[in-house]
Amino acid sequence: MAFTLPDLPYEFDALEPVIDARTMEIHHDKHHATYVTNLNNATAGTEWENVSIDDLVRRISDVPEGIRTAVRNNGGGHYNHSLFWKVLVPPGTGGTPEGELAAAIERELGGMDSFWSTFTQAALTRFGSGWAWLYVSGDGTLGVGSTPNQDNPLMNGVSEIAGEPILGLDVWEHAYYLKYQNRRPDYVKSFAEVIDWVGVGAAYDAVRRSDRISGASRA
Ligand code: MN3
Repeated sequence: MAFTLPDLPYEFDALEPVIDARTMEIHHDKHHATYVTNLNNATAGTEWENVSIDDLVRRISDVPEGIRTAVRNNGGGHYNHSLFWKVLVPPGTGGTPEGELAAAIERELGGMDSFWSTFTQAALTRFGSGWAWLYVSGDGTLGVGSTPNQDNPLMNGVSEIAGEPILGLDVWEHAYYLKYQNRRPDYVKSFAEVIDWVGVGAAYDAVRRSDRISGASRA
């Protein structure tokens, strides 16, 4: 079964003025679509074409060397963008963290201001192309960091940070250049207005209930 490009869960202009419609159209229909096409080409005829995208990036170190770089780049691209579209909502509708996630941000990251400062730092100090992440570490605690290119915290043995991503920000220039040009700080600041905190909270709760974190700290 081939990997498929998910539909955007909203119109291209839904995130205006934070992310412009043209950027969303090119980003989804061209960039993300190309990752999916290249991933299908790389995995065609191998056992890896039948693995879920989550498991594929999780098991990246087991992928044969001959296709590993292609799978890392394009499988990462497919996973990362699929997550990215899901954490975005029209400006001002995403609320603020609530419940267990809000408590964990307070307890483990020093509160929202501190989280945002750390996340912004991660996004701005990632030189070149990459992603900034909020993720749940294997011990159940929250982490903030960044990865290069299309890597992500699920990539065991590859990524410097390890865990289950619950919020990701694409800091490749293709994600913001049309509207923000070289002003990545403005893009990162504006991103705060389009985060779906209800969805991120639900993702956090799901990870905490899963067997992917150690039992001792599971909710
Ligand atoms: Mn992108």
